[in-house]
Amino acid sequence: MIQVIPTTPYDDQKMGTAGLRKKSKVVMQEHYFENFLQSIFNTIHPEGKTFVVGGDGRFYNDIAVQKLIKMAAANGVKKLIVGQNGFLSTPASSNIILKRHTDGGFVLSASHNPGGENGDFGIKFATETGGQCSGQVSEQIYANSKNIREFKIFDAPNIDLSHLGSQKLGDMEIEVIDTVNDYVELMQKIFDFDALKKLFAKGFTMRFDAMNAVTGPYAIRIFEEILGAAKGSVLNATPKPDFGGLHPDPNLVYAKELVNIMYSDDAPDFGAANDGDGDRNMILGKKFFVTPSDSLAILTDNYNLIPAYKDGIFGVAKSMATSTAVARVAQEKKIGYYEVPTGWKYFVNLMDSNRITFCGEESFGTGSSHIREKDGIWAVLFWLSIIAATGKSVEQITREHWKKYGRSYYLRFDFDGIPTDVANKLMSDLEAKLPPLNGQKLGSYEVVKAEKFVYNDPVDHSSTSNGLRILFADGSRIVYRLSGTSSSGATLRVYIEKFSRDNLDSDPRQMVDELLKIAAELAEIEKRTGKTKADVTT
Ligand code: VG1
Ligand code: CO
Repeated sequence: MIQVIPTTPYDDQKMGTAGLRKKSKVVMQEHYFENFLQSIFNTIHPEGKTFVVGGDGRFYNDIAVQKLIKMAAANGVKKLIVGQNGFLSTPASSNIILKRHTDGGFVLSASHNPGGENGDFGIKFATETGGQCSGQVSEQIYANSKNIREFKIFDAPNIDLSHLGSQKLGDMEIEVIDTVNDYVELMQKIFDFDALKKLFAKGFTMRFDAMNAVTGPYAIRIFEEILGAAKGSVLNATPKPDFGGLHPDPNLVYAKELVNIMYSDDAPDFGAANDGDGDRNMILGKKFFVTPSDSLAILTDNYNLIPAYKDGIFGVAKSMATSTAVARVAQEKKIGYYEVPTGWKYFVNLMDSNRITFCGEESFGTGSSHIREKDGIWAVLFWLSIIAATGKSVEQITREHWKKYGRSYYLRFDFDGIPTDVANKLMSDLEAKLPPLNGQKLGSYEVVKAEKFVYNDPVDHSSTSNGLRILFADGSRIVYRLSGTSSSGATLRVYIEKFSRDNLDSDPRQMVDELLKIAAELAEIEKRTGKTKADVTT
């Protein structure tokens, strides 16, 4: 029943910031998915092991999950724990990996990238930590993918994943589990659900935009069925293969429907959105937006309001590009503080070694050591808990935070679809320009440090460079990076932060204007890319 099929290698199966991410049509090429999966198996030796399998329901999820099951059986896997119909959010999957002490897992998702036949597909591979595999492991997988000559697959009809319970394929057990139950249980352990029920019983209103992606069923169960939010509080709650045409990236640009509701005169009290695989979140109040960097700082400042954290937290970490707002909270609370490269996998060692409890990224990601991935619904429940405990609005909570700590005006400018060689040259030429800038003035800003960012992991002592940064005397910063999640061409991300201690109520775009001009000129963005402005600003 086990077939050994000859194959020829593809040369582009290199994981980026979060797994392998490609155009669906690339993944649909003959044996493309099989080659990549077999390369993982050839790297990790799956014989006798147990893995969790799920996905965000996007186009090709159903086909890929069947291939995965049949290949796992042929490669000697002992057991797969599969989300019903092949679904699991990224945080739910990380939870099962930890809870059931498995050897790792697979999430079939391109996360916040659009889906559908003309969209993107992806595969995230997690180890027994519940977090995505390290850069070193992904390098080995990539190396193996370039030499692959055959893959193994079980010759069998498709497995029925619609019913809960166990079945066998050859010697391998397949356990189909409810996608939502374990995750809900975990949230109930962390937060005070009774306090949240009381909040809704008093008439508190919210909208949660699931963007036709994986979180719909989780959000309906938690917010509407358990906590008592009004029916209809969850928008776009049915996962669709093409996300109903939405780009499931929860920001002010792509979560349009929610943004329109929250900026209308009869806006509900609270708004939130999640991304395709449920690990990102956006938080909104009535006509008010919380930057993800501020959100991380505010959650950290309020840890004592949450049952799971009230006895204290270890420390906090952010990706380097994320604003410094949380650094000021860490200093005030006298807790450990770390800055890592972009990508959740860099937080895993810090969590495993009890160095940090909370972590976050500017790209709408926040989370804690309850799992090893960022967690969209967790962040929403945390915000709701702060509101329930303080009786304050999202806007009040945020403004009081700025008053106490100052405000980091922060915006990210994305320049999309740049030819890869142009983008790489832009970055290397820019890097060469940095050392002489130290101590110089750029416009009205004085440079205190201009450098390539290098992270030395305190646990495994690996060293990773990720992006270029210019730090200014007043606490402002410019950061440049190339995206590691785009499925074609290159995206240049320019992150600008302007810190102000007491100017708390200005327009962010205006506040960063001079720094943006400095950043664009220094990198010669227009000259090299022809772009006079960013394609997306978040
Ligand atoms: C982007 C974000 C990064 C995030 C990553 C995965 O990476 O900037 O902060 O961790 O996506 O998010 P990049 O390399 O394109 O900047 V998701 O929701 O895929 O898991
Ligand atoms: Co995601």
